[in-house]
Amino acid sequence: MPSRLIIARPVPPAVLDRARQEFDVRFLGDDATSPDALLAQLATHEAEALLLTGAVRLDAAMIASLPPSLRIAGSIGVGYDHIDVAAAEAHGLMVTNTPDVLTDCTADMAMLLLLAACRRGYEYEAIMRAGWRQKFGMPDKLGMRVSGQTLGIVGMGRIGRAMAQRARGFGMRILYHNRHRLPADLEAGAEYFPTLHAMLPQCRCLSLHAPGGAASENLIDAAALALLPEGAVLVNVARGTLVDEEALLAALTSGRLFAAGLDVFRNEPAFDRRFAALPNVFLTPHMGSATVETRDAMGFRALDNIAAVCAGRPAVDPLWGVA
Ligand code: 8YV
Repeated sequence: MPSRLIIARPVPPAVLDRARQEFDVRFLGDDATSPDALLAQLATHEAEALLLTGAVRLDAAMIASLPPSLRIAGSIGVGYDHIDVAAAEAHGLMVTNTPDVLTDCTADMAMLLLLAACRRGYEYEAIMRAGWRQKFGMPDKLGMRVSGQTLGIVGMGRIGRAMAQRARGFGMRILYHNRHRLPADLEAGAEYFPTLHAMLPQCRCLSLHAPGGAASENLIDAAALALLPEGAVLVNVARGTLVDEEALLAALTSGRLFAAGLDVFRNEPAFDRRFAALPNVFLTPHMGSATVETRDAMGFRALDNIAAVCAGRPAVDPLWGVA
């Protein structure tokens, strides 16, 4: 008998196909996003597994209300700030994420944002689409050089390191702040700063790769932004909660920051539209992992986790129960 699985959100066709081959699937698509509707579906399907995305919040109240049949919630995505992992552990519910498979594409997006922000990507695009008819003079509309610049990386996990690897290709000097210093082979020449504030004055470019959650809330606030050199550029592909958006808007408006490249926001999708009114911001709608290859791989990785737990094996990417 195949295990019973609820798929709470739309997934790529290849992921849905595989899920249907291996499990007794009830696919909710766009229909049942309210917590009560999802709970009802889980109960009536007597689901053993739930496939979810960051759009589905598993807080302590939700976890306490889950039907006893449920053994695993496999989340598609590496970040898990939408899941109360301690509550899941107390409840005996395995929760998993999908690391590794999205590392490269998310770092590619960070590099895209860095390049576009430094080189006025939004403004140049807008000029062309408005029907460019007048050449610019030598001193007009100049960007900021990327090659050879100093890049600070906040959070030197898999994605932060992949960003460093790309930036090295641009001849950048790499600094990083992380809870722990990395071994030399993972540092790959990057310079470690135990405190964020000690690193910031040297970072003409700053890229955020730390997880969301209480520990990183407003890490980049007015005080942190004030420590960056004049004309710095900020990139965020991690979580909007890392940044005090009022302070960022002020720094971008005053020109203290040269530009920002933002893929994530405090409120998604209802992001603060004042960002969209600024010419020195390059914006994308939380699409760091959004390629055909990576979204398939993320879905498959979540199914690998679900298949393992349903078969009584350990999860591939458990979020609790590991040392
Ligand atoms: C996903 C992400 O698009 O992996 C993450 O943490 O933010 C994105 O890659 C999102 O989580 C979808 O569930």
